[in-house]
This record gives sequence, C-alpha cells and structure tokens, in this order.
Amino acid sequence: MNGIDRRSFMKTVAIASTAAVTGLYRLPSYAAEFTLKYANNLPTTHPLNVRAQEMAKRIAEQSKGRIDLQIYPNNQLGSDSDMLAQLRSGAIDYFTLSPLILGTLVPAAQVSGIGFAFKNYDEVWAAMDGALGEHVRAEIAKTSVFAFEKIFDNGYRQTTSSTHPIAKPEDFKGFKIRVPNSPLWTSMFRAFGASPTTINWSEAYSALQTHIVDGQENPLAIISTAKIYEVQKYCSMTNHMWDGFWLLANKASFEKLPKDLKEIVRTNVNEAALKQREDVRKVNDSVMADLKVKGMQFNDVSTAGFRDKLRSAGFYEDWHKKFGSDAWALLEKYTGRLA
Ligand code: X2X
Repeated sequence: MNGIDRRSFMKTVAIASTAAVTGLYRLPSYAAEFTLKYANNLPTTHPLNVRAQEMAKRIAEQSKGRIDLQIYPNNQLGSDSDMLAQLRSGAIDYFTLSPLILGTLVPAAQVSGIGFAFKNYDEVWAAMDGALGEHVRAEIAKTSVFAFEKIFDNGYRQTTSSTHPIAKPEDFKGFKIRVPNSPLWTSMFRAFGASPTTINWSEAYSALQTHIVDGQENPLAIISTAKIYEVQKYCSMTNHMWDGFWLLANKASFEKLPKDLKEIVRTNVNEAALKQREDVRKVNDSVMADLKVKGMQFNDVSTAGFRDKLRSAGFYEDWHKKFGSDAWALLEKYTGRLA
C-alpha cells in the first residue's frame, strides 16, 4: 500500500471501528428524546464494552427509541481524570471507573481495594452487593454523581514487568511501576517497597513502551485486550487486590429522565453487570495460555510474604484509621480479620 492509500485506509478503518461501537445500535438521532453519552477506558473487545453494546441496544429497544445511549470506549474522550471531570460537569452522562480512582473524589470508595482483602469472588460479590457496597454508594451519592447497584468486574490484579519477574516481596524493591491515579494504590506499592508513578490508563501503554516505568499491574483480561503483552515480558500472579468498575451517572442528567425510562436504564445496567462478571471471570481464567503463546512468562507467588510486607509497613493500620472503624468493620464482615 502506498502512503496515501494507507492513510486513507487507516482513516476508513478508524471511522468504521468508531461507528461499530458508537453507532451500530443507534437509531437516527432525530428519533431519540434523550441522547446520552457513556464513556470508558477499555478496548472494545473487553467484556465491559461487549456487554455495554448489548445494554445500549436493549435500552433503545425497550425505550422504543426514546433513549439513544452512545458509547465512547477506549479513552476516546480523554483519560479517566478527564472523563471524571466531564461526568461531574454533565458533559457525559455515564462513566465506568475503578472505586480506587473514584477515591480522588470520594475517599471512602477505595475501601474495596485494600490489598489481599477478598480471598475469592464469593466474598467480593457478597460485600459489593451487600452492606459494604451500600456504604460506598451512599458516600458517592453525596456528590453530583451516583453509582448503580451492581458493580462491574475488572478482576484480580497481576503484576507485569519488562525487567524481571516479581517472585518475592524483595523483587518490588525500587521497582518502577505505573499505578492508576489513587492515594490507596500509591500507598500500597510504597508499602511493598516499590517506586510507584501515577499514570492514567490512557498513557500506560506508551509509558511502558518508552520505559518511563518498568511495570504495571492489571487483571489478565486487560493485559490481553489492551495488548500489554507487546510491551511487557513477565507476568507474576500476585493477585494483590480485586478491582471493579462502578457505573456512575451524572445525577442531574438521570433526574431528567421520566420514571419509566429511569427504570429501563437501571434494570439494564444491573443486568449487564451480572453478565459481564461471568464473562470477565471466564476470560481471566482462560486467557493465560494465549498470553504464553504471545511470549509472556508467568510465575506464581506465595502471597503470604507480600501481605506481611503490607502489615509491617503499617498499611492496614493506616487505612483502618483513614476509613474509620465502622467502614473497616463492614469490610472485615466479609473478609475476616485483616491485620
Ligand atoms: O487503570 C487501570 O489500570 C485500569 C484499566 O485497570 C482501571 O481502570 C483501574
């Protein structure tokens, strides 16, 4: 392909792939009474976006075309920090965000991200669909945004590196690792003895590629769909925390919807979350083989030493104080005693 052909081809591909996500299920916009924007930071192939497309289609059908939910995936509208600002101002209507990054606005939201808290998914969903999730959603609802009841899954997070595998806690010493924008994330990796740098997900791939940082941590479904294996060699199964995505709504925008349409949105969001949890679990359980073929080297770790490291650095004590005894008790109700 010559230069011009290639450029126009790439342009066509870009337009087509944008249309595939934002326009596929869209009715002509003159027909919609409410055109609503939902933005997120994940590739279109991630289960979150696959279920979001299905959700948008159902909302269009059930509302008989009165709602046109437009999806802007993959940081098209900017970084998580940008999108959170847009959500708060009402420039976008919906946004999915990690509870920990939401911690920049609602510190209490970070409580679900405490290192090695949930031992398994039964504990995760019991807590997030139960009293812990309720507590966090009430805190979020004190702002200009609120979270729908069912949180979406991101998964248990694993650590990747271009320099060396993380097998024991000492391997974190001085390790230059990208972490998302969240006080709890930075605190946790400092406690591990690493050298964390806050970088939005939209910039993470290039930061790894140009070796601004040597590593990052994310669930396998993201390492796979965002092609992190292209810029990272090792993947250590540290399982250091579970992470999810609250589907957040701008309150003023939601309040404009008549009651029946509110119900249609709410029901479909919650249903999509439940299906997406199943999808993510399946991907995270099965994608390792594929990542190995792509050249990643995996190692398991014994998590006890990592947890001791957090304990001796005062991580649990500090966050217990920050969240307060009531919130901490709600967490331990599901996880058992943590420190
Ligand atoms: O920023 C990340 O690492 C990501 C994609 O997992 C989140 O959205 C928290």
